[in-house]
Amino acid sequence: MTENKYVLKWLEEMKSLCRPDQLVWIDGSEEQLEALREESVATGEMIKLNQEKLPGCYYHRTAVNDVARVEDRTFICTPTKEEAGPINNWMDPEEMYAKLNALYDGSMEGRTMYVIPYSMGPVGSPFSKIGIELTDSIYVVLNMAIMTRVGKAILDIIDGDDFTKCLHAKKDVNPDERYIVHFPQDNTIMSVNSAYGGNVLLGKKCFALRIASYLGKQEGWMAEHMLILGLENPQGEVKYIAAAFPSACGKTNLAMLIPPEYLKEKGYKIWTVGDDIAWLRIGPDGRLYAINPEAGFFGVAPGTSEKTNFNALESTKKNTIFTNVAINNDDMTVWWEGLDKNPPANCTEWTGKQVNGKEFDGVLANPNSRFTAPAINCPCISPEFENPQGVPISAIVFGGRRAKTAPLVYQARDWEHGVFVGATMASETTAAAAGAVGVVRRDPMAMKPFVGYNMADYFGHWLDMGKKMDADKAPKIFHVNWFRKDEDNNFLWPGFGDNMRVLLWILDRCEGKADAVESAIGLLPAEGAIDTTDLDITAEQLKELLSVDKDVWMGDVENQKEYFSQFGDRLPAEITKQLENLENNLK
Ligand code: GTP
Ligand code: SPV
Ligand code: MN
Repeated sequence: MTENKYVLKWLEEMKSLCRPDQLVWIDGSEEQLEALREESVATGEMIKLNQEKLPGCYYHRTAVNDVARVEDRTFICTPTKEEAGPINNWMDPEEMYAKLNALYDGSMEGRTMYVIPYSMGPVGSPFSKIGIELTDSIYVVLNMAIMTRVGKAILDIIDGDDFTKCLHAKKDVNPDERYIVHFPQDNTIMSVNSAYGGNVLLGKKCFALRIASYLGKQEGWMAEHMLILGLENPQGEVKYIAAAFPSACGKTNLAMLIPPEYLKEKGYKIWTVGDDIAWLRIGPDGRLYAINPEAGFFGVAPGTSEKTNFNALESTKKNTIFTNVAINNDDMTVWWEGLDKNPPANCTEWTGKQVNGKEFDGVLANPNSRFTAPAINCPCISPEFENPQGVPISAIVFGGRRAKTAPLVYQARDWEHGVFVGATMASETTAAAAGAVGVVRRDPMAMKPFVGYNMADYFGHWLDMGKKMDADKAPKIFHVNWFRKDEDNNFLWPGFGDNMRVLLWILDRCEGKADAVESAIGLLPAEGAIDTTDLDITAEQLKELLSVDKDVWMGDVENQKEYFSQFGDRLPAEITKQLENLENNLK
């Protein structure tokens, strides 16, 4: 398939380490993928779903101990611990290689090693990067073929040794010997003993965020946990927004939202460029441009319905892989909590048990069950999706799940303040990562689990990027919170499609059109600035949504101080200055 000596040398080394029975190059052809689907069905790795109702769709169930990213077993192995920083798990690279090599030793005996050449980003785009993943899992191959651009064409454009080396062995999914390891200096990722999503689809979080954030720092660009959307106004003009929310906090939903009826009628529309990851570079005109390096959506299934996210649901109607959802045995279709109010009576729940779904007390689909759907299935996929030059970003939005504290929306005063707003993000944890759910933790720029180097230097890189852009060309920065709750634990804001109302205020602010009022934390919408036409919300509720409780914020400032203190001298002075400023404003 290739004569690239760097590729061949690495492949030989990995082959002699893992000792697979055979080697298969993934050429990207439909024939080969179809043969692999057949094979995976024969071995039970995949289940074929109803091909009339869900053409090209398959099902996969993971081990019950292997249903989410494992942050405590994810490592950044830089030569020194300081380079990885206080947030990442670190081990000396030599020690880690020794440990891993012992685990991979003979791990593919009796198995096949698949070689997947893939591009993150449109093939040949100046933003794009190439990886090669070696894996013993057909599930991984089929997912990578949806999530990335794979095949022979990619091999042909590799320039020397400029590719990310990714090795995955499913082994026996032993959670005690599970490792997801990154060696940024070696452009290498090694994953063992898992077969789930972000642990094994190595183009995604491992490459497109952890390794890419490191490359971005070296090369002067950014890799971020952001959706990208285009908002078209009735005049047909499209403005682009990139938004960073932590895992399972609403990126896919916002990226595909359908505006409320009255705005739809006026001619407003949302176009999806990406739902999880953005790579951003400053363009020749001095503005910030973004591409989505992925080719599919690995989306959270629970909560996805015709009402909440019609476009995501539509995207899953063909050529999609479902992981850990429930199966309706009557017609071999899929079900999850929130799809509708009609769970199947004759049901296989996510762990494989046969149950009556109508009487079952417990969840039928794993809370982190997912669909892997081709982006081209999405009814509102942007015409710019494949644009190799990316789209110009007008606004950057940060957000998290905060029952209290953060208001519905506010604007940062300038780029530096915006970086501080991102750096002080916090959110309640979700099922997307193993561990407790609903605990507030600091998650700067939604990148806590994904920065491939010292987080303090990452803040510095954000500040540097701002310095490279003129203030009038740099995106304006905002913070949103769709998840504010009242005393009775109900969401105060309807969310989903109605988030469009907030996006309109944001874009109007970018054009100097909407009104804002100064507050201790930044610029809040002025009274009446958020359009509530047709919305069942009282003036009282809106006031509460936009309120800033100074005592609660003072408590948060204390927590911020403690958080930042772990970075010591490495923390940029601008962050300390912003923190002092916030504290003074609150006094
Ligand atoms: P990852 O793929 O893990 O990065 O998640 P994501 O950020 O793309 O989150 P996603 O859009 O899949 O949403 C996660 C969960 O939040 C789903 O169960 C949604 O139904 C729910 N959700 C999304 N947007 C809103 C919103 O505006 N309000 C409320 N209340 N829930 C929302
Ligand atoms: C996330 O957890 O942010 C995801 C899913 O998008 S995973 O690919 O598992 O990282
Ligand atoms: Mn994500």
